[in-house]
Amino acid sequence: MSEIFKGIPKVSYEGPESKNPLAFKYYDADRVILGKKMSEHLPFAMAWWHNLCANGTDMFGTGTADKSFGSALGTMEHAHKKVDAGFEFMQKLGIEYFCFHDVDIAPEDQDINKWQKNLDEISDHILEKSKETGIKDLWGTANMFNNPRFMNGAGSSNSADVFCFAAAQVKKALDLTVKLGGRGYVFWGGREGYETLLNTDVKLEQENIAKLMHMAVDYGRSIGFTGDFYIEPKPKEPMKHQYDFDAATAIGFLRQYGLDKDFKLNIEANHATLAGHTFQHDLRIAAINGMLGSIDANQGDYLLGWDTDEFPFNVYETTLAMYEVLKAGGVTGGFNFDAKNRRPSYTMEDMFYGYILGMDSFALGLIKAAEIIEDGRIDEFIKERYKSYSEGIGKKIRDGKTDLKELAEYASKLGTPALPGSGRQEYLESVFNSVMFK
Ligand code: XLS
Ligand code: NI
Ligand code: NI
Repeated sequence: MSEIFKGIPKVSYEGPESKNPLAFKYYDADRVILGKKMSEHLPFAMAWWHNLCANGTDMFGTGTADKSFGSALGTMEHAHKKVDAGFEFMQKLGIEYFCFHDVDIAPEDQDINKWQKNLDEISDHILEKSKETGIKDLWGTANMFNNPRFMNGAGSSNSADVFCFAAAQVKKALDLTVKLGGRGYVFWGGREGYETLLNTDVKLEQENIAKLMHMAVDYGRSIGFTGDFYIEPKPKEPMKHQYDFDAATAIGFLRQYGLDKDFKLNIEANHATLAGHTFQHDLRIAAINGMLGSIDANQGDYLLGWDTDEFPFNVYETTLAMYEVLKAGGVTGGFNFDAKNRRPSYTMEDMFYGYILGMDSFALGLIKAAEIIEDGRIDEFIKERYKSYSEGIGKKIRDGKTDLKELAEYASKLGTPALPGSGRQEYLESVFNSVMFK
């Protein structure tokens, strides 16, 4: 098979001093951080859709990047070429996983049966490459937002026929995920929401989404899928309001409908910020609820109100993210670069530069987060800040061994309580900086 990314060598670690654009400056797969190799801390994945399909088309203009890989777009030949391109790309970068939607790997046909045959053919090819290279699926999903039939959602559609199409797609995407050894299966509720409440039965829609998810769990388990299902929260876009608004909302939904044993969350940085949170916030909320499953690694633009899906560059953000991940004991999924090059970065080299930037930003985030933990001042401060709960009346509150009456008596004896102690935010921020730039 002939090389597709000609002139691009295998990308290796050369260290921060290197000026070679096609080398890692921080990602050193075998370097051990807090007892684990970087590659184990950071199971990176390539997003089939952005990397092999998206060509820079936006609302105002057609594509700028040529992703034909030498064949006619939208053909099966092209779909096969994308498999070859994808595996060459991942091998050159040392990436061990990929993520896909059904529509990314094989061209959609109006006839669902024909489409499913196409999916079988292409997934055979992917499987063959996977066996040859050891590169595996991180998670699979069904695209239930692109086709016009999903204009009102999939599980949340007003049409039962559309619900059945969604079910057929989920079933097939689960088959493919199992076939390709996927660790997870994602539900991103792309159009599971509404444009106006004037035409929407929210209760029915949410119940139906839960039914679709339950059916997916039952079917998945019946065909041997042992991985996690994930909800990927996002507050809006494409819909005005999406039901899986943020981590907290999605967790509430999963518990409400008894899905919390089989589901975790796939937290995307840019979705958290769209919801008015930091990336760190949604990671923390997922983690403390035992639901931190996987990560869609990207970055938004704070000046723009949409999902810009940029490659992560902000090392403060990746450090805070990796601090959460380390504290949570890691992720069971991985780090999927749900990210795309900017439209004017249209060459094949740019595809590599995007991933090198993303992998280096997370590697540096990991290094710095580990240093913050080893430094200990921040963790120690937090421990100290809550120490009133480790003894006396505080301990009784924590242990559930008191009541309002006793606490009221305690308060009345105190008279005027002391202030709770300075939050020391500025001090902690300067500690953070001193570790970042030491
Ligand atoms: C879009 C989502 C999407 C999911 C997979 O905003 O991030 O790409 O990750 O359907
Ligand atoms: Ni997104
Ligand atoms: Ni995503």
